[in-house]
Amino acid sequence: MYFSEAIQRRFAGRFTVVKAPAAGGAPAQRDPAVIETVTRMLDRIRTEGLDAVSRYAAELDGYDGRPLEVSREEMRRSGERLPEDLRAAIELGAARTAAFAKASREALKDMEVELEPGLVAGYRYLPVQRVGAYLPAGRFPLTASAFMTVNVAKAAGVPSVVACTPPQPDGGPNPAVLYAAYVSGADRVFLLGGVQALAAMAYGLVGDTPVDMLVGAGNAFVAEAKRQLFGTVAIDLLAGPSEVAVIADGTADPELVAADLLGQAEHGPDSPAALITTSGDLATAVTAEVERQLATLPTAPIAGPAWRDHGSITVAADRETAAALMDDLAPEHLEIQTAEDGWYHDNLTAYGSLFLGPWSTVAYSDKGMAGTNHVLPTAGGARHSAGLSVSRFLRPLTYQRVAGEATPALADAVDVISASEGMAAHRATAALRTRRLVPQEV
Ligand code: HSO
Ligand code: ZN
Repeated sequence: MYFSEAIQRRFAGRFTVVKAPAAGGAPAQRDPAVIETVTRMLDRIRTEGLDAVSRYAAELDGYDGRPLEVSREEMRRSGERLPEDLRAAIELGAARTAAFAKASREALKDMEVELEPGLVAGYRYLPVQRVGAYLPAGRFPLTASAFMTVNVAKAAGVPSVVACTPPQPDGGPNPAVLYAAYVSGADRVFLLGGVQALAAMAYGLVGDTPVDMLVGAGNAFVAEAKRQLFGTVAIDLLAGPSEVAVIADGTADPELVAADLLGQAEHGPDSPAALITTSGDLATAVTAEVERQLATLPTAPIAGPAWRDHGSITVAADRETAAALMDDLAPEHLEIQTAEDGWYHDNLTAYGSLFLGPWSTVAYSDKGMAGTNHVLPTAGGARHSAGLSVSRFLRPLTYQRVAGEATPALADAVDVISASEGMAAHRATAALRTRRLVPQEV
């Protein structure tokens, strides 16, 4: 996450970078070895089917040959194996995410309009029919993933949602992830991870029928598999390393700002974190706070290098400069901790999700407690895309109904355009209808 040449030129003299990302802020490049491995795996799985899936699962995830499908009973029981407070928190996250998703669904209304007398056009929101969700359980299991994918798809009305999650060292699924999938309403869950999981769902090797859409984040192999399967299926988005950015002024609390920057930096050593502030004093205070907090943070071996290589602090001359610079970064998560949060809310145009005020923090959304989705565009994708939501699972399918009275105006214009293009058969479909309007002589 670093500024484009264009914005640096436009705002030259109006900002100072006090800490630049050591890595230059360039997003990680796609690794050719990953691309090649994924291509080979998808080929094998397409031609050899479940045999290849099981082989890869054994080789890469230590899959022990038990049934791939996790039974309903096992899903239900996974909750009993959890500490009571964790089980309750998972149930709360699922309910909160569902409440936001259901309200979002209700806000999306079918539409119909009469454009001319006798010409009616409209659309109906219809859900994608089959969704496959990937629920990662690697270094961090990301329990809330199921809320963001399975739960939201279900709230959108998707009839069939299957999920895959990788086996853990004990051979079984991660119980918290499994329980989150269960309370989110997953129809079927399979014990598969990585490329083989996505391929199995896309090619219909698990869950009987190929899915229409794959959703959910994962490592670089998972992202590459989704990229290569796109076209065969729809995908939500291609997520890169998780990012956080903060706009803060002199009223912000440096301890909170530093904590929130490190809050996402622990995702991985390539996770960017950016502060843009209108206060030089705050910049100094946050610089010191980050180091102080890193000294005792258990995940400092990850968050420390992330901050060193991908962290940045910029002092902007005024709020207009701060907002323009931040729009240029288009971060995945953006926190606003200023005396003018409303102004920023009105003026910013590019972010995955916005966190307004010092009491809002990214982790609330990450863990499903804010209701909003945590599957969000990274690496500047917020300039052109939004994160996952019920609307991603719904297709506004259009229709039109034309009565005889609207025919002359429609058919004549279509006749003229088709004739000019030399498209005789198109012309005939319109001309035929015009003739039908003329009363038949007896
Ligand atoms: N920040 C991640 C989601 C997450 N983090 C879940 C922790 N748990 C992508 O938005
Ligand atoms: Zn996170």
